[in-house]
Amino acid sequence: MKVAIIGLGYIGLPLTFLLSSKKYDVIAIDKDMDKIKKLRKGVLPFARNEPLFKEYFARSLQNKNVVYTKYFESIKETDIILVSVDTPIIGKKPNYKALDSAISQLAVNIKKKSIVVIESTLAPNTTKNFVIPTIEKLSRLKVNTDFYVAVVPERIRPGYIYKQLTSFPRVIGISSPKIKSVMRKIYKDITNGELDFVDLTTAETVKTVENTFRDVNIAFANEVAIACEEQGVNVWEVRKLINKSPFHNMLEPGAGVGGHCIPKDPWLLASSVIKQSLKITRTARAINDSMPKHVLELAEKSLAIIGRKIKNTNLVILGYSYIGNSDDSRNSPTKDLVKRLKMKKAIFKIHDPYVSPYDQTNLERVITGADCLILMVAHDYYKKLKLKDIASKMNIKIIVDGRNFFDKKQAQKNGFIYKGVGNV
Ligand code: SAJ
Repeated sequence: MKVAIIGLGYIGLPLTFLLSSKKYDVIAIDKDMDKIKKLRKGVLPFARNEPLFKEYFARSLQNKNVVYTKYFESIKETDIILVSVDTPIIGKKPNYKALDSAISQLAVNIKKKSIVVIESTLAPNTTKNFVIPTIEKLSRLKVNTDFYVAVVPERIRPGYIYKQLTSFPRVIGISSPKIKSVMRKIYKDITNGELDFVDLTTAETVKTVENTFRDVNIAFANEVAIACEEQGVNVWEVRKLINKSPFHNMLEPGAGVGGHCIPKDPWLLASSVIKQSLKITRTARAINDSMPKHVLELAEKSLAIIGRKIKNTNLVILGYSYIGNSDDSRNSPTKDLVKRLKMKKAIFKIHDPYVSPYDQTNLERVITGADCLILMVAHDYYKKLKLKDIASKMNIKIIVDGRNFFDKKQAQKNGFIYKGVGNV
């Protein structure tokens, strides 16, 4: 079977390599010619430290069954077209520019009886109200007569892409029962996980609610952390004991919520509900977005203990990616912290072992003489930092811990003023 994949990002590219390994002929389409050139030369354009990525890529090159192109014409030869373009939000509203471009170009190239599969995350009812009408208008074809549509939201996380892609259950929204068997076949080739068939809007709703659920639960953990700071208790001890009781799973408070899914999907969900306003969803977003500011306030409170202000203070920030052990800095909380530090005229250096150019920062040199160390991302790389060594190098010994990374008692034993989110 010949498939086309439109959008070679964190979803589309792993899918290209996986389907190639399953002996599908793949037309891999992306608008970024630089990315196409790299892939044709056998160079991975991103996520080079993603487990199994290099191996799957090498195998697909040996299979010689992937054509990389920016042009849509060859879609005419394909039976299934998978769309995995980004669906960002701008000002809390969905931005479907990339989706519109992909759908409009595929519409004028699809052959009869082909299936358009949307893997991108969409606000509920987008496929029904936008994708299908756009294809019908531009192709003059009729859905469920001349072409079919499916919505199969991706469920992968950088750092675990192939493990999750090949094992997670998938929700498959279909425009007609006529495509159930062929959709089952292709997704059985992708994952060993359970396949659940639903309608298009249910599939879109499951995905956006899934991530909103996570965002709300993280926000609750953050709100408890702020309460614990005021109560003078350690949120991490509270959380550990709560989670010992059956059926309780409080998530982790921290320095903020970044990434390509969690900060975005609640707004996609909220945009689809017009008559009501999703109060918990919106409040949770506001709480999580406020955490970098909260970290900055902890730094200011620490400095105030010794009569210092953040202005003209030498800070070192550990971590720029949105999550530990990843080079992905999309919607990273550190970006918001940096913006605030600049407004306060603080002097700061950023280190991150995976994100350029901060991977070039000499960690030992920036710690030397610093007045305050702020940990934003729990990279395993930082486990080699010894509190005793840091203490001997810093000018003023202040640690603000955004991810419960350091041991507070040990830090205090080494002379640090230590303030962690939820543990001050
Ligand atoms: N975070 C917290 N506290 C937590 C968990 C996460 O502050 O308890 C922060 C992280 O530091 C990060 C952000 O939230 O900045 C997102 O972290 P994440 O663990 O949710 O990782 P993501 O963004 O890669 O989420 C993806 C999602 N998967 C898809 O959208 C397909 C999410 O639904 C998954 O639950 C998550 O991966 C996962 O755990 O696999």
